[in-house]
Amino acid sequence: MIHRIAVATCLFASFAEAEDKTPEPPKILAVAPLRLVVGETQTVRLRGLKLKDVTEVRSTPPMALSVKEKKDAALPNGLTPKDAGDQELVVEVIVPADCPAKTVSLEVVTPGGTTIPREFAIVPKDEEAREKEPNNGFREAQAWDTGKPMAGSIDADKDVDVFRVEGHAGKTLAVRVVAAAAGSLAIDPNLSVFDADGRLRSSADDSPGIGNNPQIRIVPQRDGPLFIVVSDANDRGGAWHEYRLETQP
Ligand SMILES: [Ca+2]
Ligand SMILES: [Ca+2]
Repeated sequence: MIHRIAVATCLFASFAEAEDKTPEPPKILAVAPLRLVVGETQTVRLRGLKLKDVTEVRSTPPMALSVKEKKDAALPNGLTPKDAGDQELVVEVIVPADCPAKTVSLEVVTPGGTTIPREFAIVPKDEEAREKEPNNGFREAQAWDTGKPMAGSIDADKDVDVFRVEGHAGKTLAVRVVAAAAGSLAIDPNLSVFDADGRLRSSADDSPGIGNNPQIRIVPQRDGPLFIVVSDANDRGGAWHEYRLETQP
């Protein structure tokens, strides 16, 4: 009996030892930017776990790409490696000018496995507007032509981004913020709309059914400017807190 227990213990020990040696699979937990522009050579940052073990980065469809840097990544305030990852890859990707694809997926291959592919939308140049700081209050609000999605970022802790749009009486304004679902660390984006008198008209953080992509739909009662405010509900910001503000049909 003792012998059997000893053998079992020994087997268990070697199993545990073998398990310890199995490399962990890599994970991509955040990316920047969230979308790639057609016809441009772009620097894409991938953030996550075990990424420094990279042997290859693959894309679907195949594109010219190269790993420029692999390094440890500092943790944003209040986040753990499990939430935010602790390693970063900097990858240069060339999206050809005649690229017919609307999306490209990147995956990181390591001896421990391959990440789940991370999909990026490919957008034509000039199809997206870019946030400009300072835009931290109503007086500094950045004009937004809602015909183009606005790419922005919660640049630092407590950053607030304010955009001014023209409201029209009786015409629905439907906007949403896409962040966490697209690979940003703005894990709890907050969206609010104020009228020209500075009154809060609507606010959302976790709209039901769409994860952390808050959305607001309002019908102004009169013509005039409306102020759309994007922030992080936990006041966290930094280099990985990108978002996209867009209108909905
Ligand atoms: Ca900002
Ligand atoms: Ca700002």
